[in-house]
This record gives sequence, structure tokens and C-alpha cells, in this order.
Amino acid sequence: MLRLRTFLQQHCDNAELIDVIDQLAVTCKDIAHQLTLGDLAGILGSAEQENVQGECQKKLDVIANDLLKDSLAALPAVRGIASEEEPDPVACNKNGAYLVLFDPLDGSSNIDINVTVGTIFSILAAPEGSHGSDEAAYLQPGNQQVAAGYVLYGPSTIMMLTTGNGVYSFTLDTRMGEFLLMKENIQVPAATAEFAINMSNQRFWLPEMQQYVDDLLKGETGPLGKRYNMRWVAAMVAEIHRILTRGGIFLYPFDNRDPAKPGKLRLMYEANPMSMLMEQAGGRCSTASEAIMAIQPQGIHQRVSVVMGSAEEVSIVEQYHH
Ligand code: AHM
Ligand code: MG
Repeated sequence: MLRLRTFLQQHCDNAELIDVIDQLAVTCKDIAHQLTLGDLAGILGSAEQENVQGECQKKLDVIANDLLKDSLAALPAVRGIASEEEPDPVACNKNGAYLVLFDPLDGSSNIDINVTVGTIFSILAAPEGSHGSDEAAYLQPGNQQVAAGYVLYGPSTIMMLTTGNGVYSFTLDTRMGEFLLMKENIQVPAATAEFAINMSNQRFWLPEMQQYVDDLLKGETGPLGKRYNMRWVAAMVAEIHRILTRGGIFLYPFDNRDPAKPGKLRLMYEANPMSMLMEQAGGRCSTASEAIMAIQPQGIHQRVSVVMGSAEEVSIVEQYHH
């Protein structure tokens, strides 16, 4: 079985990009180890502080963020990093070719209950002459990502990766400490009858989204003509992993709970990298009215409405919004 680094050397002709992805993998092994220890290492619970989005940070949010920040900053290939847990981008090495954006621990409400969480990452080329602390350098649409992926910490630790040429999965063999190639050119089935949405927010959605969900709940006798199943893990990494494995649709739509937050998920380090993976696997990604990866970002912590997964189902949601 092919080790991640060997795979990268065979599939990628840029040594600096290989270094960045390899370093992400090394650090995520460390995060996986911390998660395995859990309470034994005293890492559960709140860090008793808030991040820039006003969310209460968990100890592991802070630990995972520091591990990624420190290890990437030490790499000559990295010009700067941006993170969910950092208010501003952080400059690393002035000659580095890449900017790395990440959500260090996605689904953090799952940490304390020992349920799946993940790390999401997006890699952009650093614009010529840009500085790693310069927010404008990062504000590139998702379709300019050089690579994207996530590491899922579940019963096994799995990295899902794309460098723009298909989606590949690697499982961490903890006996040898290496990510090994398991699946190549992963494809998402075009049709599905499995959806994932936080139903408790229904009354806050746009009428079009409420109508779509009302109709799918009507099952085989309703306008959509099939009986749907529902799943909600409360960790985007887990939902997207399920969809990349067996199809489905994931929605975290616009809602009017808080006018400052049009949707919960962040464009640059959640929606864009997941969109690149999904589209590379033949799925579709949309806000319900426009392509996520075509959006010109206005800020690194910008939020966005997310509808992604099996292509035919995403198109149905878009039709409700036309
Ligand atoms: P986080 O990055 O602060 O963990 O928040 C993102 C997570 C997603 O992984 C998940 O899809 C969503 O928030 C769950 O939200 P909810 O609390 O509405 O279930
Ligand atoms: Mg997140």
C-alpha cells in the first residue's frame, strides 16, 4: 500500500506543495493522538475563552490550532496561515509559495461526547509580492484552490485529499504511523434520498428552503416522489465523508436567526475546501442560488449558505430557489 508521501511524489510535481500536505498529515497524526487520549490528557472541556466569531473555544480547538500553526510556520513553503481560531492571518515565511487556511477542529461540540470531529484545510498560491499577514492575499475564490482536504478523526483516522485531479482517501495505520492510500478517484452517486440538515432551524430558513424540506418529508407520495432518510452528526467533516462514501445532500442554509451570520459555515476554510473535494468527486456545491467556489470572498471569516452533495439533489434545491 502506498504511503501518502510516496503517493504525492508520484502525483504532484511541486516539491513545496508536497511538503505542505505532508506537514498537515504529520500534524493531524498528532491531533489524532491527542483525541485518542481524550480525558487522560486533560484536553476535554472549555478553554474558557472566545474566538473571533464569538464562539466559546474548547481546549482542543486551541491545542489543534497551535499544533497546526506552529508546524506550518516552521515550513519554508508556507507564506502564511489563516484559521477559524485566529482573528487575523499569520505571516510565516516570506518566500513561501503557499497560504494555508484551516478549521483546526471542525465539529467541536462533539469533542466532549467522544463523537467524530475533523480538520479541514485549503491551500492557495501566495500572490506574488504578498505578505502572509495581508488578508487581501487570501481573498481568492474557491476555484483557485491548489489543493484541499480534511482529516476525519473517527473509529479510524482518514485523510481525504484533492490536488485538482480527483479525490483520494488515506487511512492512518497507527501501527506504523503512516497514512496509506485506500481509495482512488472517489465518485459521489448523482442521485440520493439521504439528507442532512439541522431541522431545529426550520422556522428561520427562507420560504424556498422550507418548501423543499416540507416536500422531501412527504416521501414517495410527495412532489419529490421518494422516501428520504435523514442523518445529522453535527460535524461537517463527518457529513461530507458520508456523502463522499455513499451519496447524500448536506445543507446548512441561510437563516435569519442573526443578520450578522447569513448561514453558519465559513466560506474560506469550510465551504470552499469541501466544495473542491465534492466537485472533484462529481458532486455539486451551491449556496442554493450560486456556485460556492465562484464567490469572491470579502473576508477570511465570511459565512455562507451551503448546499452540497449528489449533483441531481443539489439541482433540485436550486430549482426551488429560482
Ligand atoms: P465549528 O467549526 O465551530 O465546529 O462549527 C461548524 C459545525 C459543522 O461541522 C456542523 O455542520 C455544524 O457546525 C453543526 O451545527 P449545529 O450546531 O447547528 O448542529
Ligand atoms: Mg468548523
